[in-house]
Amino acid sequence: MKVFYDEDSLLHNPPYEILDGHLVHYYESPSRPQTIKHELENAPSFTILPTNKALDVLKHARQVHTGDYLQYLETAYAAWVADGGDKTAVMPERFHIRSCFRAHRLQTRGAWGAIARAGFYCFDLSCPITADTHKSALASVRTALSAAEALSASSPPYSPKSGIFAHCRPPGHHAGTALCGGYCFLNNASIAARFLQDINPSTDTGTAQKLPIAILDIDYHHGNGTQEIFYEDPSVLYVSLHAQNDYPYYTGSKSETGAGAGLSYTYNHPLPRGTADDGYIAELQRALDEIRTSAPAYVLVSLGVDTYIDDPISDFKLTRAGYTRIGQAIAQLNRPTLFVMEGGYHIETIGKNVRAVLEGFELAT
Ligand code: OKP
Ligand code: ZN
Repeated sequence: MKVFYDEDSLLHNPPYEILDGHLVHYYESPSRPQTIKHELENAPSFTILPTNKALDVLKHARQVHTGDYLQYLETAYAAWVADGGDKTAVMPERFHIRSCFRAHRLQTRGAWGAIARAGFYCFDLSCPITADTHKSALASVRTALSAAEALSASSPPYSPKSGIFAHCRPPGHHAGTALCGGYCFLNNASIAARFLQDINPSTDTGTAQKLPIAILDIDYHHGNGTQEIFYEDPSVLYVSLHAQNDYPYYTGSKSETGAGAGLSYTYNHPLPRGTADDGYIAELQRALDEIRTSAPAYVLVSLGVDTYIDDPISDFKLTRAGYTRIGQAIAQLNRPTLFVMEGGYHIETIGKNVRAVLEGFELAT
C-alpha cells in the first residue's frame, strides 16, 4: 500500500495542553508519526512516498475553511508575539462561546487583539499555536491531498477496492469551517473529499452535480468538525462511530442526522465506554450498510486508533485482532478508499495498530 507522509508534520510540537484540568505534556506529539512511520517502513507491504509540493494546498483548503480563519492560522503566532504574548504558543484565555457552530456567520470586530482572536477561532485548550503550527497543518493537508491525487489516478470513481494511507499529522476531524480544537487545525479528510469532487466532476447526470463521497470516522472521538462542514451537504455522507458522552461532548448524538438538503446524510453511532471488539464490529457493520446504500464513488476513513484498550485518554477496549477485522470489514465496501490518520495516543502500539487496519484491508478477499 502507498503511504504519503511529509516531514514538516513533525515541526508542530507544543510543550503542553490542558487536559481534564491539568497542565500535561502534549499527547498529540511528534513521536506519534515517528512511530507509525517506523512501523510501516519495516513492513514489506508499504511504500512511503513524499507529498506533492506542487499542489496548491491553500486553494483546496479554501473549499472547506473560511479565508479569515486561514489567514488567522497563518498570522496568529506573529500577532500574538507582537502583542507581548508568551513566545511558547498562542493559547486562548476566553472563548467566544457562540462560536461552536458556524462561527463564520458572526461578525469579527476589526479591533480584536491576538488573545481575543485566539478564543474566537478555537473551542478548547488542546490547540496551542506555535511558530511552526501553520507549517505542519499545511503539510498535513498536503499529505491528504497527495494521497487523494494518487488514489484517483490509480482508481477512477466507483472502481473496486484499492487503498492508500494519508499519514497526516496534526489530525483534522475536530477542525470546523472556522475553528480549531481537539489537536486539529485544518480538516484534512474534508479537504481531500472536496479535492476528489473537484478533480472528478460527476458525469452521471450530465449536470454539475458533485461526486458522492462517504467519510467513515472510526476515531474514538466524534468528528464534530467534519460533521459541521458537511451537515447540509448531500454529496458527502458522514458516518461516525465514537464514544457516547465523551469529548467533544456536545455533538455526535443519534438525533443529529443532517439538515436541509443534507438531511439523512449524517449518521452517528455513539457507543458506551468499555466497548470491545465484538460490540464495535457489530456497530461498524451497521455503519457500513449505511455507506453501501449511498453507493459512494470514494470512501474516506478518518482513522483513529485511540479506540485501543491501552489508549491513555480513551475508554474503549479494542485489540490488535480487532483492528485487522475492522480493515477487513471496510474492504467489503469494495471501493477506492483513502485512510486519513486522526488520533491514537498509546505510542508503543500506535504503529502496529494502524498497520493492522491497513493490512486487514489490503489482504482482505
Ligand atoms: C483528538 B482526536 C478529555 C480531554 C480531551 C482533547 C482530545 C482530542 C482528541 N477529557 N482532549 O479525536 O483523537
Ligand atoms: Zn480521537
